Amino acid sequence: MKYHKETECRICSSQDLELILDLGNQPLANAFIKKEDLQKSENRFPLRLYLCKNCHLLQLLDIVDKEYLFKEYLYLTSASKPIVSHFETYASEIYDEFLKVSADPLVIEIGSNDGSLLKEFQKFGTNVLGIEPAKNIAKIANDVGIPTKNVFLNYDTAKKISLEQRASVIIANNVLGHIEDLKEFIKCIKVLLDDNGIFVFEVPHLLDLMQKLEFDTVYHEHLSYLSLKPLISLTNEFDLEIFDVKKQKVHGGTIRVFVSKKGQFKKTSNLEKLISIEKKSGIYDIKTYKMFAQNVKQLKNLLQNELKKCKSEGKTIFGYGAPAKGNVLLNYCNIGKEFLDYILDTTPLKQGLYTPGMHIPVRLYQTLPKNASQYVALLLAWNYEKDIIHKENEFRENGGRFLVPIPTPNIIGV
Ligand code: JHZ
Repeated sequence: MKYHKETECRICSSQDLELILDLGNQPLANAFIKKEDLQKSENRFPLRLYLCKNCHLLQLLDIVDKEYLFKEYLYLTSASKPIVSHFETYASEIYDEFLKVSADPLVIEIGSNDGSLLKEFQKFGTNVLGIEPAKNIAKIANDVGIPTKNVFLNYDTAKKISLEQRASVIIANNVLGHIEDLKEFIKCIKVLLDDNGIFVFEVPHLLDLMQKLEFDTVYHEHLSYLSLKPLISLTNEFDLEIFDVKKQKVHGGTIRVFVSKKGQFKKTSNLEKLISIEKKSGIYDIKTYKMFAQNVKQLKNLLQNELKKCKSEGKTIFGYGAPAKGNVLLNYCNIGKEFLDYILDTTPLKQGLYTPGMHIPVRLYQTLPKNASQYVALLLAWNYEKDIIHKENEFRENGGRFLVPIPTPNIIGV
C-alpha cells in the first residue's frame, strides 16, 4: 500500500477540515522518469489542500508512504548555488551565537541531504551527524566525509543516538512540513537535545505561500504548510518553546524558528511581531483561502494564454530549472510538449530523465542558447528569480526573455 487518507488534523486531531484547493490526481513531483519507463503508467495520487478550522493548520490528508517518497531522492542541495551560500551564512550565524563557547559540541541535522550545511559546521571544527533517509543521497554525504546515518528518524533511533551524545544544536530544514507524525518527531527532538541546546528549523512560510500564490509548492512530500500559531501549540505540548524567529528569503519566503526546552532562552520581540503580522494578514481566516483558490485557477488560464502568445510569435520555449514544484505547475496548468521543448537543470541526478506527468526531457544546464531572441525561458525555479535573472544577463541582452509564472505570469527582458 503506497497511500492512505487521514481524517483528522495532524496537530490538534480536529475533524473540522475544509477542502481549500484540489490540484487533481498528480504524479509525485520528484518522480522523474527514465526514457525506458516512459510507456509505463505512472502512479498518481490526489493532491488536495485542507484547512483545519480549529488550529488553522493547512495540510494534505492524502498521504503517500514515506518509504516510497524518500528512499531514492533526486533533489541535491548542492545543485542550487544560492542555497549553498544561504547555508554558509546560516552555519556561521548559528556557530557565532550558540556554539563558539561550547566545549566539543555536536550538531545533528535531520534531513541533511548531501551534507551541504553540515560541511559548513565542519569548517569550524564542530562534530556533526547527518540523518538522511534517502539511500543514494546519504551515500553522497558519507563519501565526502560527512557522517550520515541512512534512516528515517524515529524514537528508537533518537534514543540510541542520545546514549552516545546529545546535541547542542539540532537542525531540520524543509523537514517539518514533510513529517506525518509531528508529535513523535518533537519527542525525538526532546530526547536528542542537550538541556541547554537549541532546535533550529526552516520551513517555507505559509504567509508567503498565500500572498505570492506559491501554489506549486503544494505537493505530496509537503504535508503541512506552516505558520507560527500551530507551531507554538505543537512545541508547547512537549514543554518546548519557540523563543525566536527570523524571516529568510529562500524558497519563496521561509521562517527560521528557534526552539529550546522551556525557560532556557528569553523570547525575542521578533516573535511577537511576526505573530501579530500573521494574525493581521488573514491567514487564520477561511476567506483568505477561498480567494487563494480562485486566484490559482485564474493563474492557470493566464499562464496558458501567455505561453500561447509566445508560441504564436514563433518562439521556442524551454524550462529553466526542474524543481519538484515545477512539475506541479506543469501538470496543474497542463503545460506539455506542445509548449516546452526541454528543461535545463544543474542537478546531475536529473540529467537525461523526463518530468513526471508531462514527460519533458531534462538536459544538463551549461549555457543558454546563443540566438537568444528566439527563446523564452519559463522560470520554473522562480524562487531563484533574482540570482538567475542576474546570472543570465547576456541571454537577456541578446533578446532572450524569461517568463516568471508566480505570482502572476510576467515577461522579463533587459
Ligand atoms: P528548488 C526542494 O524543492 C526540495 P524544489 C524539498 N522538497 C523542499 O522541501 C523544498 O526544496 C523547499 C535547479 N537550478 O530549490 C536545481 C538550476 O537548474 O526550487 C534544482 O533542480 N539552475 C526538499 O525541488 C531546481 O532548479 C539554477 O541556477 O522545488 C531548484 O529546486 C538554480 C539556482 C537551480 O526546490
